[in-house]
Amino acid sequence: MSNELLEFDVIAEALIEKAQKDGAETMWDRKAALKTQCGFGEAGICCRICVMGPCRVSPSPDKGAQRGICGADRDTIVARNFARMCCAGTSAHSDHVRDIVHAMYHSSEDGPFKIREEGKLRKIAAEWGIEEADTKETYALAHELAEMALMEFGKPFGTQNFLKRAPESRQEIWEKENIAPRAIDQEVVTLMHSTHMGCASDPESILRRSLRTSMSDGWGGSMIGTEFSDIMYGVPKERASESNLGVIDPEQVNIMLHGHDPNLAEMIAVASKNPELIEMAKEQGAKGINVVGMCCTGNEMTMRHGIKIAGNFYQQEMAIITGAVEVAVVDVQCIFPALPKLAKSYHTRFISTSPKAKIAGDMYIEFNEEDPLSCAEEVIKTAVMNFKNRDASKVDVPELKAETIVGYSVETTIGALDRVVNSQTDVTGTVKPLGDLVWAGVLRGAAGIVGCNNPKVEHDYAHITLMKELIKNDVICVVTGCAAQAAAKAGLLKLEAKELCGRGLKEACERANIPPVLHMGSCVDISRILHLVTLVANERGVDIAELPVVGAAPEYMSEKAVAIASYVVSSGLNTYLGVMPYVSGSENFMKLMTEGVKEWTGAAYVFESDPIKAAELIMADIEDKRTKLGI
Ligand code: SF4
Ligand code: MSK
Repeated sequence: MSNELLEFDVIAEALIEKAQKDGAETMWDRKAALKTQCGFGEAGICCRICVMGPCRVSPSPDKGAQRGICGADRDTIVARNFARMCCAGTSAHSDHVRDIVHAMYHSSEDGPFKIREEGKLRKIAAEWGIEEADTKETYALAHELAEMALMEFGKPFGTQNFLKRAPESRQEIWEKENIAPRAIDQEVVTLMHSTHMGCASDPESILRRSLRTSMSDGWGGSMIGTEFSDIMYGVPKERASESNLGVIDPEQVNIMLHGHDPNLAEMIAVASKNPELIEMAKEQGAKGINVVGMCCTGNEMTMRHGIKIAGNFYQQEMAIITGAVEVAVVDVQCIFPALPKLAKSYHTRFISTSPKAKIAGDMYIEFNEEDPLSCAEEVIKTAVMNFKNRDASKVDVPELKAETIVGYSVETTIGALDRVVNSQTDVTGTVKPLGDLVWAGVLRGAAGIVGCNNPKVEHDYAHITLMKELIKNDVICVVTGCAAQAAAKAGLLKLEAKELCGRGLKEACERANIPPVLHMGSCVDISRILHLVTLVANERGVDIAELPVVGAAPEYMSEKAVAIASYVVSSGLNTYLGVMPYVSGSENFMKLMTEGVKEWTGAAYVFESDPIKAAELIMADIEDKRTKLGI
């Protein structure tokens, strides 16, 4: 069944049945056990910020409790809950990025962390104003840049360095509206303070501060994460890969890498090629060692090494249920605490590695940036020695997998655009061809589609439906995170997917030899999308908000996605959310999100759960932008 354009993921049903037969619990069992989820929580009107609470206020202004014990009303309670989601999301992205910066600080010629993209190191160092960036010794420069990046988390004065990439008009908006982010840690701490009991109660002020904090993620932590990972591990290039549970190979030792931080994953990729460990695997009766990725670690590894993707967020349990995974090794974020228990229904060993995400229930092997390979080797040895413990009667790997093309970093995308122009007569190495295609109407616009899976939405359905509707209407899609993996599984990251496009996009795909949906990486790599959009805006001399471009997160679930939506809106792009955040309990706050914020940033949050309707709204939005631009 490989290589077909699938409607959406069809594996779930069979594996859920298998789990039941094996006596294993899944997210679906737990969701059923919860019965109806709490309506107050869902509306965002339950406050437990202080210990006089919890206070649940009424969603209706006409009946029931209107205020918590301290007097906070539904607008304040909803706003504070929303703000704290932005804080947590910003913290998660940025704190994992801090580890990447630390790794660069420890990089050396002979150590495990090296500088692979010297050109990019020098370019970013010059962009940040380091003197003699083009002549300094490589590692001295890397350490200086790393120290400077660490200051982005805690510098006492000034705003994020990468803001200067944005068009001047956007920078002026951020200054005027007071949403230009200062140090990342400061923004998070300040907003936690503002939302402490007895501090801010004005919903508008809380929303503005939420935007500013989220901006320190998008234009701070995430952008640093992307650029610094590229410097150390390589700028992603177009490459072939495969995606879906069928990449688990029953004849090999399978190691599932799950989480977000490329530091651990890169070391496991290196260690898995160690001939001694491969030989050890063969002695145990396996044909070799097969490392597969899950969630954003999967994206990082497939973009840089072509390591195959086993699946996206909701498939983390299913991978273990195949009965053929020797080790599930994780670092941070999006990891079900249920995995160690599930692993015990099979022979799988579950290994957590980060002190920030120590997960109880099985093994813990700490990843240490000063000796990273020893953790990676121990993980692999554990997997190899576990191969013999497999229960053959429980092994059932679905044959389903799809070919995909991945690796569209900004640099690689510009390289692909060069194929559209005449290299003898035209300028190459810029985003101009992309602007030309949009201005000429060959492409109507672009959509960044990102985010998770959520059991409130049929798996991958909203991702795939939205992408298909948009490419049919000549809107090119750039995707990251679990949305990218949904696209990969559905065959949308293949050249053949051009057949699903309108005439203009199909022609553009043929000329540039690209799929109509471009895999740009992991969740932190949404900063690549921001960067690309910024380059187009700068090249055209317009503001980001004027471009026929939108953001969308059709199936998101995480706090990180709430922060992402907030920095995308702050960047000037309308952002379409397929799942309602916990804000419906305050009409006033909803109004601020859907209308008020437009007056500050030129963009707003749009809530639409039906992907077909969302596509219609996006097309109207894009056409409206085109009309205003006169194109
Ligand atoms: Fe209740 Fe106010 Fe305390 Fe929230 S901060 S729990 S509304 S008393
Ligand atoms: S992994 S944040 S489930 S996209 Fe980045 Fe996927 Fe969402 Fe995690």
